[in-house]
Amino acid sequence: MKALYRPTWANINLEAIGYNINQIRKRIPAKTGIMAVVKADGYGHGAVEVGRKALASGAEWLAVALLEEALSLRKAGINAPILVFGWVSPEDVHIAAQEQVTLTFFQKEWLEAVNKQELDKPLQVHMKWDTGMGRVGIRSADELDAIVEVLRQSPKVSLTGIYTHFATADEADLTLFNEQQERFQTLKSMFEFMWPDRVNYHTGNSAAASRFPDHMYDYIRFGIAMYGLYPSAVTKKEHPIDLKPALSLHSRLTHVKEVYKGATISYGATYHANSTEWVGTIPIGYADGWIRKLQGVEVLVEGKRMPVVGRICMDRTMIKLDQSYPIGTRVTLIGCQGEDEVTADDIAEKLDTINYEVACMISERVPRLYGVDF
Ligand code: PMH
Repeated sequence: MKALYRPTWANINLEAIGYNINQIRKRIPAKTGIMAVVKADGYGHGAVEVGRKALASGAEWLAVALLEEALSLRKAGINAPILVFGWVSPEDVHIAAQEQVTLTFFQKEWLEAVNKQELDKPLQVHMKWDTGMGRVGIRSADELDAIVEVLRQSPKVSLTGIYTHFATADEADLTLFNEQQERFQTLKSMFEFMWPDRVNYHTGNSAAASRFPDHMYDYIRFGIAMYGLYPSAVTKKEHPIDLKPALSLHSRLTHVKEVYKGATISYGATYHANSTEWVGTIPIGYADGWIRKLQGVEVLVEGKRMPVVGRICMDRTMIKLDQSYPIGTRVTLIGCQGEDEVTADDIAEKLDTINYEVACMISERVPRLYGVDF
């Protein structure tokens, strides 16, 4: 059986993942380790493949959002330490303990509930501090006091790390970023007074790690930049490290026709040919995450830009061609062709969103190919 029958696929260049990790490795202090963030199936790149490559390239930890994601990494045979960012029900923590998956906690009540569970092995946890992101985490000295009190009476729980997350590390205005760093430092000093054992601290995402490498602690949590995308326009302009995008998205022409003035294309007949023109059809649509808002965006055919015309359908997209091309001609929707490139940032701009969302929105129906082409 062929791996795929439909010529639509994403190429994942694992060498680019290795390159991007090397770039950040050179920038951060030697004492700072790398936690590769592979949640959401490695930002749509494939968590197992990216995770393995990241570990082979010097990352020491993997991080995911869900326990499910951690378990699928374990199932694939990955034995490296894994941190889950999200909340896991106390009823389920025995699975994390069994699989040696580190969980995040930020509630005293959660710890109390965990203490009532039967655990064969100790549960490793990292404590989350909310220094300004406003998502999850403890925020005050009083909360810290109370949680440490319960932690002292939690024999099955082993605290190995503490972290926070920045809300604006990728922006030009660093007011909140600096405030968050100060709050973290204040809580850290208090905590060290209360807790005798050494724990690991980590704060920095891609933006913070690449822009302010000397402010990192024991680990960085390296996400978007590992995939070769800059966290924001500000960081792209500053270019603190060089990055290579790992993902490209391709399809092939499955139909080519000449249409005459007045011909209409696709649902709603929103596109009318102005004259005789060539139109190609590619087998990708909104069910692949190639959403209807992308009508009008340009794709590459033989290194030239061609616009998407008419509405994008569930499984098909039409493009206006400058001439006839053979069936099977490659169409690049994200990535390089010839001298030109359509970037995830171009797509994000068209959709009024961020490149993170573009990477994540390419649906599971699109096969990810590693080191092979189609
Ligand atoms: N650490 C935490 C806790 C995160 O939630 C994320 C990304 C990262 C690190 C990595 O950030 P980076 O990709 O900018 O390097 N989390 C998300 C999010 O929840 N929405 O967008 C990115």
